Amino acid sequence: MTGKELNSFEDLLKHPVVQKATDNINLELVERREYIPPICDVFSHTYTSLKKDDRYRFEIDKEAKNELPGIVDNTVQTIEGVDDPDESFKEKYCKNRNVGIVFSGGPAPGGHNVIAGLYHAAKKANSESRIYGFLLGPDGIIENEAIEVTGSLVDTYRNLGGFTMIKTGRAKIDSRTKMALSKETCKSLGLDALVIVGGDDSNTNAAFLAQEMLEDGIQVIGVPKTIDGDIQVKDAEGNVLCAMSFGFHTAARAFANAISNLCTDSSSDVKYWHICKVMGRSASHLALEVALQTHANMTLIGEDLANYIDKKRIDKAEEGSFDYTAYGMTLRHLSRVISDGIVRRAAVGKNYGVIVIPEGVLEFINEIQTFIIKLNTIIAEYNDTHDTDFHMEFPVLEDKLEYLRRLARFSREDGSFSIWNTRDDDLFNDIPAFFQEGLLTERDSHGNFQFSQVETEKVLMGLVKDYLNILQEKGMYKIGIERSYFRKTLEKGGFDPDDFGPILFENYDDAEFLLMKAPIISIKTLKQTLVRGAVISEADDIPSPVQKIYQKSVPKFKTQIHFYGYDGRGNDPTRFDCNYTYNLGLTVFSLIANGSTGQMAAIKNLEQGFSKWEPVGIPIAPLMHLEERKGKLALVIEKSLVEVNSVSFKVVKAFREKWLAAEPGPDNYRRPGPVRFTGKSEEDRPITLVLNAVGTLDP
Ligand code: FBP
Repeated sequence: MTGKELNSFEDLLKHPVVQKATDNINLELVERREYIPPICDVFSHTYTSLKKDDRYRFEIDKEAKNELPGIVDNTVQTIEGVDDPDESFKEKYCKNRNVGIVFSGGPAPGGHNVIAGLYHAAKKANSESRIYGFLLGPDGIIENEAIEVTGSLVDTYRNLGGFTMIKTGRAKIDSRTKMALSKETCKSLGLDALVIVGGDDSNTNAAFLAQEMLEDGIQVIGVPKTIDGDIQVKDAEGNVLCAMSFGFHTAARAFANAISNLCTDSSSDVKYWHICKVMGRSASHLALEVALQTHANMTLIGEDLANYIDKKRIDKAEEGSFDYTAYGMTLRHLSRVISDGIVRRAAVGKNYGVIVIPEGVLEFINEIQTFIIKLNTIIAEYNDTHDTDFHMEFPVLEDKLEYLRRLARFSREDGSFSIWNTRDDDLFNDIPAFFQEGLLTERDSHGNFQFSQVETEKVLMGLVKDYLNILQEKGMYKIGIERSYFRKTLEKGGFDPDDFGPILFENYDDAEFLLMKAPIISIKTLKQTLVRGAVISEADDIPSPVQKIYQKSVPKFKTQIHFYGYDGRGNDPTRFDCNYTYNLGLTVFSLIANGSTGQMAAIKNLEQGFSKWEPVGIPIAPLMHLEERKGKLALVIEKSLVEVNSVSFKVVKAFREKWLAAEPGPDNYRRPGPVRFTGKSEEDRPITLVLNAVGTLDP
């Protein structure tokens, strides 16, 4: 078609250039779909078998023994290649199977490749085998809503982000009825195995389903997924079995790219502090990785704050009674720490920067944690004893506050112990309404507090702003003026800078950035200082170059607030996550084909190069312990938090001062760039993993 033939708008829309430009399929998509992830050595064999690995030991909770007797004695299994097995092995391995798979919880990049790996391995063993994908998460199992996964579906979604193929949901199979319905579904589809791709709570669910369906011979295998990176498995001796859940690397890289762009923007127009909240419900793993990827000026790590000890208070307490508030950081103290960084940067002319705040930081702040625990219990108790749900009964904030007031009143009147007393109520009424609302927000189906719904950054930055105002009024928050700029400005106006410098600045003798003296906090105080210094008389106006310098020294604290969560969670996976998840899918099949149940598929040595990766099966029941959920003790897999003794955290701590860059000279930002699928410059694994393995690896 040539330009001449474009007689109508319809013709234009049919033009090949327009068609290509508006097609959903672009080169990146083609490349992603074509990419076949490499497979771990062991999967190059025709068959695989499992070997019990007794080197790993776990401290098993008594309750796990009670509730999960059929799977609690499972051990770690390593996978071995087999090329020429006997006929009975082949028969079992290659039998025609039906396998169901479900995504549970938040999306995590790479999920589609778990399905792809499982599909390819199952079809390779027996082309008649079928894979069913349950729709919209565990509800799909309960309600028997599933589709058959086909080769064309796998090809469409391979190496793509999201859980789009079968969607996900947060339902929990946590009642006898739901268990029975789930079992019914598995039986009616003739499933040999069910695969649950999920986080700590979902893998907990997998263990209970494995126990429940043991008698029916339906195997249940878990797969560790969550961008939060908080499923990391070690045995009792600290040997690492699973260094990181899938999806973490991609989300961290996506957040880091966006935040690094803000570092560039912020250090270009030098007028904003960018406040970046990053996902991670409790643990700060994502924030830690973002710090390493970007070298942002300040990164808060929740686990570090919880560890804080106020030495001054401890010393004081030695004379008198024990001071519990000396342990852990308060919100107010944290706002002081942030303000301190802001003030120090301003002093060297940098009234801008980037702060990274983990979504779950409030969980590590004493007073907030107490509120969360108390309110969790109150809501759970209410739901337990009433036919209606707390949030349905009290839909608006005022109703909820009134209910809390009632609890406080009862405790006052009848004098018995109550979880909510007058002091709690008073403290709670002191915090802003939007934050009260956040703390009272609906818990998820697992009873977890939904940090992503709370405007943590707003709470914190509100306190920071208040404190900076106080500091500004005291003359302790000022922008440093570059000496050469000061000299040039005064000389241009016909004044001798050395006449004014010693009068205006507290560090005129030697500093590169000059700080206006503390008492100069207004035009009035500026004039008084100049008159007192005898450089002008009462009748004179302030020389305009001096006024200009003063104006420049007055900080305006302007913030831009960002939330990085759902965007990075939906990013197409990094190569690391593509390869990791495809091999997880292959591992799942190996566990199923060899008769395992109650195991979690994992890859050992992720912190090392791909050639060292070792697929394993990890027993889920031994990882479980009792924790409070919905106001009751329940067996769950423990979340892995950032270890303050880990190499990655220690490195970030050691570089804090450098990355704050509160000194003259450029910032120390790092540019990770976007997640790249092709080319050689994409990193092959998360930086935290690499650092945490230092000392255990060859350089
Ligand atoms: P999972 O643990 O289910 O993978 O989800 C993690 C997460 O992305 C958290 O980082 C975040 O706090 C939460 O999900 C958000 O939940 P929702 O998707 O329900 O808003």
